[in-house]
Amino acid sequence: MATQNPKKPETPVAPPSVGNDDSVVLERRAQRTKPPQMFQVVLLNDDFTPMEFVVHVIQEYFSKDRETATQIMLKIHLEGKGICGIYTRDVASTKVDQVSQAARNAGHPLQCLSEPIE
Ligand code: TYC
Repeated sequence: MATQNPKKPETPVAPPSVGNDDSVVLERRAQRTKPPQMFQVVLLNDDFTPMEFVVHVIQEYFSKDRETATQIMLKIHLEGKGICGIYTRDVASTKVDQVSQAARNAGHPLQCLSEPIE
């Protein structure tokens, strides 16, 4: 059986009300659901984690190509912290756990955290 494309929800409509002249009035309402809170996952600089390891982590866990990963790593090295990606709460939390575990396993003090944005 062919899969059906999920339909985009239509703009909600208020219950029909009857005008003075018996006409039916349909009122549009603003979208009720708000977009989810987003979180930026950041890496902090330290004096010990090798640059190459940080580049590898950014490529591996944040799906960046080598050049972008290197730019992000250098920004962190020079400015103290840098954003590696923006995600919903659970995805951001998983990234933090994965990166922290990988750093610990490799014996590096690299710190990764997530912060709500906006
Ligand atoms: N400052 C580290 C060094 O000179 C490199 C580094 C970059 C460490 C980014 C952590 O998040 C980091 N080896």
